[in-house]
Amino acid sequence: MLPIDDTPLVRDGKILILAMDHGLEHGPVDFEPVPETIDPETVFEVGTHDAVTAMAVQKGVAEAYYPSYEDDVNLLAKLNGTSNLWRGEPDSAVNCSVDYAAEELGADALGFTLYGGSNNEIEMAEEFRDAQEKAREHDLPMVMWSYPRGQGLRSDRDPETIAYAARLALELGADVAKVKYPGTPEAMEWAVDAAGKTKVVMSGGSKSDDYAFLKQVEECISAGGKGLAVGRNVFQRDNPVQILDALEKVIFEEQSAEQALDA
Ligand code: FBP
Repeated sequence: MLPIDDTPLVRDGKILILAMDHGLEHGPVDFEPVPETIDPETVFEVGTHDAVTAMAVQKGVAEAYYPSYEDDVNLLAKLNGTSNLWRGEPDSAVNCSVDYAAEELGADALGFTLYGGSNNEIEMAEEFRDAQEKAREHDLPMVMWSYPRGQGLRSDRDPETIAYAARLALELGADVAKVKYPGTPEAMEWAVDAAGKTKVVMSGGSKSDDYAFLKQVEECISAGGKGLAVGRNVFQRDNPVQILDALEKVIFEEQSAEQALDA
């Protein structure tokens, strides 16, 4: 098993994933704030920024666009995903196999959503098992989008839920747990502790103002988090390079939000 720090997903122990699977998960409406982002090439161009350690996309986008970017961008192939048109209990269809991601798409890393607490958790965990074991054969790191939701779950981001989400990723063999920010550095620290050797990264969430967003990322890093997986907070900005410059300072140079914005 290749140590995760030796994979292209990680730079100096840190991770910045630029996610662009929103066309599937939320629909084209997420590209409306900056209309040119509906063209995946626009976002791939953003993904060539030095700070980005991998771009997370679904199979179809990877097949059609990644060949032009494989020299400049590391590919994280998202293996499952569901549209926002689905109205059932949270679930995620497996859209791409590990072999296909490794051999045909040229993936450097893999991503898999697990909705802990959903009626479909058992089936999703079993699908994750198959993918995780296959990923090991290809020496590909596995990132779990660990998102408790469904049934009677009262809050998908209270500290206990997020610590549990991070721990689920460790227990099931993910190399990285992508979790929602639980609101405070202390709660993030609990999640990091619960995840043990599994690295924890926070999810970007809906677009917020520069300072508020960078402050959360700063708190995540100071709590022991290893970075960020972000979509809208980058590609919905008119100047995505500027926010990536600032994120590079906060994540890789461990500067404060204030310092990063001061430049
Ligand atoms: P954002 O930073 O835009 O939240 O993107 C991260 C991500 O996990 C995407 O990979 C995914 O499309 C989206 O969030 C899912 O968001 P949710 O299911 O919470 O609405």
